[in-house]
Amino acid sequence: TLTPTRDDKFSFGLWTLGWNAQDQFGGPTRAHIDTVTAVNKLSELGAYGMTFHDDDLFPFEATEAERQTEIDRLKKALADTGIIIPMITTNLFSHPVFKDGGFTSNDRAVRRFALRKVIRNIDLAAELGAKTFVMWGGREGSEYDAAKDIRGALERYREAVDLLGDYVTDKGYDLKFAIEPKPNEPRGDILLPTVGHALAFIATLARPEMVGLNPETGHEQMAGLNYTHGIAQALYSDKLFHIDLNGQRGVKFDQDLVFGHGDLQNAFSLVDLLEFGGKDGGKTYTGPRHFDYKPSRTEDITGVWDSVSANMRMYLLLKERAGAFRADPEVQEALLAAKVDEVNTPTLNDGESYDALIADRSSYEDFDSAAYFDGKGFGFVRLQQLAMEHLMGAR
Ligand code: 3MF
Ligand code: MG
Ligand code: MG
Ligand code: MG
Repeated sequence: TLTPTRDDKFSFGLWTLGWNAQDQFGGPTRAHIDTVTAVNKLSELGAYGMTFHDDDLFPFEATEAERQTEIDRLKKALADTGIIIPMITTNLFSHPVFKDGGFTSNDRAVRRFALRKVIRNIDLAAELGAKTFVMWGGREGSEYDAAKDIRGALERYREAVDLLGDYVTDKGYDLKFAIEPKPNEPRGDILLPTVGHALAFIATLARPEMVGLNPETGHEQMAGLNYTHGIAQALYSDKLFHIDLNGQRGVKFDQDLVFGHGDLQNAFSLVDLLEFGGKDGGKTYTGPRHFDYKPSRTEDITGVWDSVSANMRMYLLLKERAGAFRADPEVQEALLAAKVDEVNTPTLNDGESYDALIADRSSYEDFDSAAYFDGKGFGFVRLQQLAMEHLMGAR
């Protein structure tokens, strides 16, 4: 069915639908949307969760009382609707104090302040039952090579994440971290720019098991990378803790289009992977299907809610199309002909040593590379055409 239900686990950032459409070149085109309205509307449209930065819920300058008022209003809306908060994140990028970063600012006092702001927000995450704490280090980076000691900055990043891991562990919170890579914007170059960089960084941490990834469609594509590949490697590494779905068309600014409104074929392969790429065609990822998009600046409030629905509908349409692709006998035959599953067979026999491989004349001395293929192709284009025909509803 194409009607979203809570079981689909669709969630949205409060900052996404709540964006007032102010950009680098122009002021807001829409009014602020109140948290309670957002929760109610998400519930009505079929989402199950909402996520937020601390500063989405209450202003940076909020007094203790103002902060509490907003938390209480949110809690009431959650209780009224059944919407949950699967993920929380901290804004370490909007306030001018973070202009050179939070965890990795050259200024030590800023780094200490950033840690305190995050610790405070971790307490809120635990209070609201969030299971994932995302870290997008949007200001952790530089414009000028001479201005940032990258090795020192990575060491401070590690120090910060390690400390927060200690804090969560000591408090006994059921919370994991998910690092969100992005190559650039707002900084000229951002640290941990891609899934691969972040995976390498996580391996250096004191508690690597507590830290995974929150890859965003557009962010990988801004680096010219294949998002589905990035997600597959995150899954392979058991690090897909959360996901930011949206649409992007090529290597340019972070477009944050509706999911599927960018590279549609990559969105198709992604949903196919998430929904049917697991063991026996099951799901590979059971967490939230979280949208981090922006209703375009051209849209009014009706356009905002239409775009919220469009994200969920695109996901469900792609899930339907991928399901049809998987069920098609001709596709199954084409997959077999293309040897797609053969890559899962180990290259060596069980227990085979390199000596045994070297002794196997059929693997080399008697392997006639030219005769072996005898002009045969893999048929990948035929397979892709079948995929595209399913995507287009032509089959
Ligand atoms: C920016 C982003 C961020 C992160 C968020 C963490 C403002 O390009 O994608 O959104 O997703 O900070 O959840
Ligand atoms: Mg983004
Ligand atoms: Mg984006
Ligand atoms: Mg994001």
